Amino acid sequence: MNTEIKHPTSNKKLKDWVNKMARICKPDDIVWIDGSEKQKNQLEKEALSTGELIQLNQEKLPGCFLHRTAINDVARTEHLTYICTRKKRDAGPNNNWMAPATAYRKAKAIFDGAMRGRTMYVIPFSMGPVGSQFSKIGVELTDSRYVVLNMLIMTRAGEPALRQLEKQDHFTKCLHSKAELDINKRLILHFPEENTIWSVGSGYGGNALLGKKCLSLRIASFIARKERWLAEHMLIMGIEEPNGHIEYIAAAFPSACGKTNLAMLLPPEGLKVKGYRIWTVGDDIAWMRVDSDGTLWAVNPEAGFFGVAPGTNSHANPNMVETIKKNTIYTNVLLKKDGTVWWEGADGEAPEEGIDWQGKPWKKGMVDANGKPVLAAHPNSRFTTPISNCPTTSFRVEQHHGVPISAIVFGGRRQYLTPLVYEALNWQHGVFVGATMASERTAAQMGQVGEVRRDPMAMLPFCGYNMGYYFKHWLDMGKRMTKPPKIFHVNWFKMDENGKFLWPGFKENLRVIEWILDRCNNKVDAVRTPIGFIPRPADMDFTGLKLPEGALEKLLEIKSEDWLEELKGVGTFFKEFKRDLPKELWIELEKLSNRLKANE
Ligand code: GTP
Ligand code: SPV
Ligand code: MN
Repeated sequence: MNTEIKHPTSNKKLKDWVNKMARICKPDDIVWIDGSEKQKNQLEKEALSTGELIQLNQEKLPGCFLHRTAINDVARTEHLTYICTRKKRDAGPNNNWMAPATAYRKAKAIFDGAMRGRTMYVIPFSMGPVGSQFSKIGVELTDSRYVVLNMLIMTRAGEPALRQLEKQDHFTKCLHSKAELDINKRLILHFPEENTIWSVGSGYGGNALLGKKCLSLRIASFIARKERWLAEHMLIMGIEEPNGHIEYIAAAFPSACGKTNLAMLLPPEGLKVKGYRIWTVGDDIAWMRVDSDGTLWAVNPEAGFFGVAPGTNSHANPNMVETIKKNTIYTNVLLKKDGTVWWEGADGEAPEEGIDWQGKPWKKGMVDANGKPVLAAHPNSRFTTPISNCPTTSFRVEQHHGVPISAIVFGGRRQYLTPLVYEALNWQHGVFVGATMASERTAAQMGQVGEVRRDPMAMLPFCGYNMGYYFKHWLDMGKRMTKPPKIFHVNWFKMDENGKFLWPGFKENLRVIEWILDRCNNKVDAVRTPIGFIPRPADMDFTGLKLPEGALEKLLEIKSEDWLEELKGVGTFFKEFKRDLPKELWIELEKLSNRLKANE
């Protein structure tokens, strides 16, 4: 390696760290990412020549590329993801834990010489607008051009972040190597006490784009507790009311449960005539602080979307269809003959043939040896696209203070049990509602799809410390606000006995959001049930929507015996935290149980 390389920074800590990591990884060369168009084009050219990227039809999809990951590297690998705090207790029962020394030793063995024959790219990046008090600077070292090109979309990477590092010493140290892309030599390690991330053996988004889940959620949540703010797996959206006033909400749904779709929905006809408009601030991550006005303010630390492709079409998400027409990197989707792309649930008919996500010839209606359809795109195939492409992007995405939050909405994917929407009784009960969330697993992480698992605040895979402390932190945050947001829970996924969704979802979800905002503004009353407040049907606007007979009753139904059964699982979950679970949550559990029994 060229050890004489001159680093374009006077930040000694940064230079020393880059040199030290280079000694471990042994790249042939080191290249600093400046964020320029010229450098990006150069990287794209190289990626095309190595096959990391495939150029798409530049007339129909200008600036767009296709990437295929390794076949066993298509989703986050939670079982290989660790929180490496000095004390095991600080990682909590919600995380895999490894002692820092062991973790460094194991990973070092894989990183050792992993970049031989490759270039190490140094990516300085800012999560959040550069220079905002909200923002955090990270530097990712990687041997993957795909990672660099994605980071250029997902973060504010290059010169401005590097200049910020002339003013501030500290940054999150992010080391990544795809190494051999071998699942047996893959580790995603977080050292929150040292503001460090080491990820090796994967090229998949959530494992490799270290600004995203690793920094902006796992490391940030750890820092946020100390600095008294919140780093959450939430979308942020603005709802412009007919009078031009915009109210903002933040919503936490588990992976592949509808955040992206909700964040940019187009109002259904029936409500459009009322003058509603939606403004997208973020689709995945929210950093939220209590401001001097006693309310909660949120920013989206990201600069792009890393969205789920399957199911993206002009009905479900017309704004995203528009967004991904240019400057987008598609990962693991079908390549059509005309150099465009397709996935299950895309617009139009399935093409007759193409090259599937694994790079194999594909034909419409193809089945495997067991008679199962061969998928054109992987169920967790994704696109990376700049937020500025989106027609509904909020004018406030670059504002350092972000937006004030009126409501926090939790949600999960549940066939049964949870109603379409309910409102928590108060902040403490709302924290309980978030803490007891559960959802059916999706393809966004490896594991059994469909299995119900507890996923508090949609943060189970992303909380960088003991969730017992996290719940306490949430309770404390409520006390620090004079006007805390109201807390709600939604479920777009309730089904009838035939396995059909009871609620049409997507743009129709605005009807639920409208009720939520009416509640925040004390415009409507509600029905008090043991689990919280539910809408009086007359308070929801169903103009232009005809629900099947009896569907609304089923959507809002609350069966005490089913909830009491659910609470058994909640109790088991709470017990895992032993003395670290705040007593307030046990109190809420008991109170809910009593209300349900009184209702039986
Ligand atoms: P991550 O990026 O993984 O954090 O996920 P996300 O929460 O942003 O997920 P996204 O919005 O991409 O949701 C993807 C899946 O949810 C797709 O299968 C959609 O079809 C489905 N989905 C989204 N909204 C609705 C809805 O209102 N009703 C129904 N039935 N499905 C929905
Ligand atoms: C998720 O799985 O919640 C995502 C995609 O948003 S990833 O960045 O891979 O985590
Ligand atoms: Mn996510």
